[in-house]
Amino acid sequence: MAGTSNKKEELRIGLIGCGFMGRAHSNAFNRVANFFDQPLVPRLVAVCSRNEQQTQQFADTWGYESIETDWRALVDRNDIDAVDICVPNHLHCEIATAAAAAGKMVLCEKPLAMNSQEGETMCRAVEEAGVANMVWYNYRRVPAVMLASQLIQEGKLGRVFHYRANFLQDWTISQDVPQGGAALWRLDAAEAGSGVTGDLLAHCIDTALWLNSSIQNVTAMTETFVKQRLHQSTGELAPVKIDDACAFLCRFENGSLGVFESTRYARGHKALYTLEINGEHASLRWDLHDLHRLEYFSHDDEGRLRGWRSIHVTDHDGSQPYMDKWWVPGLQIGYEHTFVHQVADFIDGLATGEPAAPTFRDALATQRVCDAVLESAESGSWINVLQ
Ligand code: 4PW
Repeated sequence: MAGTSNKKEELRIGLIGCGFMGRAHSNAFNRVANFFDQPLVPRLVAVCSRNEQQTQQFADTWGYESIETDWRALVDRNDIDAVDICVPNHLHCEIATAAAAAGKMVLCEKPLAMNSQEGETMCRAVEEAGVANMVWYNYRRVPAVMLASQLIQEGKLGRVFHYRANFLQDWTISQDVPQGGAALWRLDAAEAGSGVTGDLLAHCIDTALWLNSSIQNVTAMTETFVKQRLHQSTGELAPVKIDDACAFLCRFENGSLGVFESTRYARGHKALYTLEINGEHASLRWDLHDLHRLEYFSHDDEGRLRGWRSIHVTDHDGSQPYMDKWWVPGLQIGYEHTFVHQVADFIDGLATGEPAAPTFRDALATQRVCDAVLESAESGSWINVLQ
């Protein structure tokens, strides 16, 4: 980490992947020092993807100083501190293990890996190398979700009975949507590993493991509604091997029951992530389409005033880790800020020695639930989640 004139040290970033997530992360690296006063400032040293022209264009747009077209060259550079992996899932393991072996910190897009075996390999690699690591489950950093966590920690819900989460989209209903390549690798099992389970439910599972407790066992069903899609690499129709929809039930370690659903076939829903938790004393509800609000019902309220509160999360009492860093109280932030918060927390973790969650090891727990869900859907049985 080389020194800079303003005395702050740099966190020299090498980004791999120039897609949607590459943009979200680059925006976060660029913004964080403007709003969070921290000892380290990200410097965008290099970006890598296979197409030279597109990579250069990306570098110019986001301010990367140089480009690479082979990820191995980026990982081997000695002017980079942290490698950020924003490529399709089938490449996560190979890149992360190489980056860790080269002594780099590793940040990785979700889901951690194609499966738990790969995830375990990745955990071992970063742990043996002793390098900082984190997976981008960004919804933990929505201020309203953070408030939910605080209320749960404070015991406001009491014993938890139910945890419910949905992640609904509608972008793959047409059978004319092809699979493979660019953004559509998410529909190709060879690159994505799974469909909505790894792409969307993984978010719901990560939040649930954090807010509620670990998951003991699951029973699931999946469906692939469109059986064949044009594959962009061959120009031929090819079987679709991902799950288009998945629903599962689970038992949590704390005795509560979970109901989870995700689909890309819910007409009218673009990215509707909702969660609801019902406890003995109170319930909580959150919705990504109205992400700044937390809904809260407390049975402890005076009877005649008892009802759902719609809390517009701000920083009125200094208990919020994020909101006081942005605008004046009452003004909103959004999706992109969750990534800025995640970078800020990662940097804090480097400074304090208390790693920002979810680490690779934390994300492996989510991966294990995803694997159990897919195994259950295949076998039709309840499956215990390996801990
Ligand atoms: O990680 C998820 C993506 O793959 C996101 O949070 C939403 O769904 C937006 O795009 C997809």
